[in-house]
Amino acid sequence: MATANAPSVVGPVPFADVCGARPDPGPLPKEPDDDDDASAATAAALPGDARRRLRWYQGTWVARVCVPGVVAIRQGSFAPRRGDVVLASPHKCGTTWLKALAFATMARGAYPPAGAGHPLLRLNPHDCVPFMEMLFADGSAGSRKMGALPSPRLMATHMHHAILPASISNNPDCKIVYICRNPKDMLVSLWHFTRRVQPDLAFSDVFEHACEGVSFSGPIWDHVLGYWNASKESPETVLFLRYEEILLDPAGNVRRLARFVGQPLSPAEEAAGVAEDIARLCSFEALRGLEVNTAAGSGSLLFPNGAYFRRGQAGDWANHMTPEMARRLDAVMEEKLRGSGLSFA
Ligand code: PAP
Repeated sequence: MATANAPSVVGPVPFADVCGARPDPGPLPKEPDDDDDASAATAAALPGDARRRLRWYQGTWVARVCVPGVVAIRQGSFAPRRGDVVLASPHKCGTTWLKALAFATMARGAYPPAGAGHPLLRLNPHDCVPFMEMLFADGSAGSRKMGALPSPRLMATHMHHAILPASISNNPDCKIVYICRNPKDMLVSLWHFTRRVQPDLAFSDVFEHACEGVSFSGPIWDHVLGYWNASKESPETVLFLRYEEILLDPAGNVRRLARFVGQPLSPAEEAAGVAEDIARLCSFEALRGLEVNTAAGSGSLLFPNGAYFRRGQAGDWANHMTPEMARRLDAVMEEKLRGSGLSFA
């Protein structure tokens, strides 16, 4: 695997400071253009709204706006570099939080987490860490922007492990940090988020499709299993995190993250409470309260920064699902994950 060396400036630095605003997918297309996609038949069989938003690509459901980026990444647009860290996740499982935590942890030398000038106080986490699919959808501009970032670089993806290019999934110089979440809470979060652009969307529709495997990042069981198995096979390059575990012990997970990326906290940092400072800086309450992350905070055309901070807790599913729905999804997950050692019960 050809992996380049790092330039002299030390990363990660906020993506927006180097490359400007994050790529914006623009408005949703009115109708799908099925001609451009070998999976057209599958996509065409979807109900109208899901059809407009999703594509079946290499055995995975991909947000339609991300397909060009995924294809470009798989075709080699992404040039790996020693020290790259990829944050991977299904949709609505804590990516925004993980971006903040990983950025604050890895950049703590340049930006002390308790400092008044920390980038996360003026930038949304998505402006600090780019989504690869969005970036590489932008043709050669994406490669140029990624190349302009100093190492170690931080980037994120919603791609399934199975469709990652070997430059990421089979590269000892590249680490992957994965975050997942109880699928019931993921679906509730996804429903609330999607309703911003589709106000008449019924939760029951999101739920039914997800039980059939059709959702952003779906089938959800394949998404988690891919990274779970990779973390078991290669724990030094894939770290498997769970949203609920970070909620219980944010500072402990900062330490885990720091060790995993090869930057363990020093005794002096421990004594100074650096892990706790990072956890506090990245907490839901702290980030949501910032001007940049309010409803008015700029973000993409469709989703202002405030859209990424809703409730920030575990267990909201109980307010949206009947006990029968919960049992059904639990049973689907249990069946799909059987024998893996992974469970969401
Ligand atoms: P994405 O897939 O669009 O990137 P993502 O950040 O993964 O979204 O998920 C958003 C969820 O994380 C929201 O959950 P909720 O709808 O159940 O509330 C959001 O509130 C939550 N979230 C965002 N930031 C934090 C944080 N700092 N701490 C805890 N939860 C957070």
